[in-house]
Amino acid sequence: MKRRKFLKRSGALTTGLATVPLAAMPLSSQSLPNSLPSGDDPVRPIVICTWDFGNATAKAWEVLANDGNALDAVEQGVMIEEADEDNQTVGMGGRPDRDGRVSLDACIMDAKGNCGAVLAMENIVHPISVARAVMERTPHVMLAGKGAERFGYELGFKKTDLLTKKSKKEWVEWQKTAQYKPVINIENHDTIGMLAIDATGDISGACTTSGMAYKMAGRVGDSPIIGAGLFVDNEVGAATATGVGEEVVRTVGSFLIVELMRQGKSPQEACEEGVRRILKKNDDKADFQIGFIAINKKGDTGSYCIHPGFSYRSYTKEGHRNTPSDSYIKV
Ligand code: SD4
Repeated sequence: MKRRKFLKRSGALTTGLATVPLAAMPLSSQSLPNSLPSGDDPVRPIVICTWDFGNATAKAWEVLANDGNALDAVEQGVMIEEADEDNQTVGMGGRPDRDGRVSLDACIMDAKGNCGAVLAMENIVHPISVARAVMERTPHVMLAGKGAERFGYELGFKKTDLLTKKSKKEWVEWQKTAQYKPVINIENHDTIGMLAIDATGDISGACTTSGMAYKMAGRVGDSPIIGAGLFVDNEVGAATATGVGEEVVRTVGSFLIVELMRQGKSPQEACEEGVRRILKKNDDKADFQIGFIAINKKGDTGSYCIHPGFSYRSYTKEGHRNTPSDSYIKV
């Protein structure tokens, strides 16, 4: 997109992020070290997501490249994984709780700070769309369990058995020992958190998961909790998480990372500090996996995890790539 058209679209000519000298900016913008220096072209549109979800980022990119907005991009992007029954940690085909029920968590957040979430919802393939409807059509932010499910049916979603043969077979096998010991990068990987900046510079994010395999019935992780599994601040950037949700909730991980970026850290530095805070609360005992990804307003990205094996996928007009994440524990 031509720079002038982009500036006009983003409102930058009037609000000034990219063009007005710092001294002329309103106070709230001045206090942002990540404000775009004039003449420094931001990377946009851009989409990134946890893990190597090429199809999901390609879908989000399709939306962004056709002048779609970031909110539609992240919703439609993560829906690819929700519908993919081979992905056993999101949506259809997700691994069940220890009672054999697939219960889904999801949240979404837009550039205005609006957000919606569904918690421990069953029988609906696209929790992200129900979460978006919670945000857009109700006075609430979160709906849980049966209430969320009922709302989904009111929206027109069909009741669907989400437990596939493969996930059921594994669950039956698991019951022989019934040991709850999540295997790093194996049993719990693949939650999708997606962050996008559209051509106008607006940021949105989405996060969706079936949660930890064989969790207690009713257990909710970080993924649908705004601030923990996902946070977006349109002035600063966004972050999202994957891994053992309890640990992310304890540090309000994604909010922390966005606030660290507000204070001047790069997305990479902020993700590293996010992981460090979690490790500190665990006396540096790193026997679980956490992965964070983050993006700032400029389109700089970063990621960090505890154990090697995590990566994130990005898509810009330069193309798409899977970037292995640096980790606290080295190979
Ligand atoms: C949870 N954070 O429910 C999710 C699980 C996850 O990749 O991210 N897996 O705790």
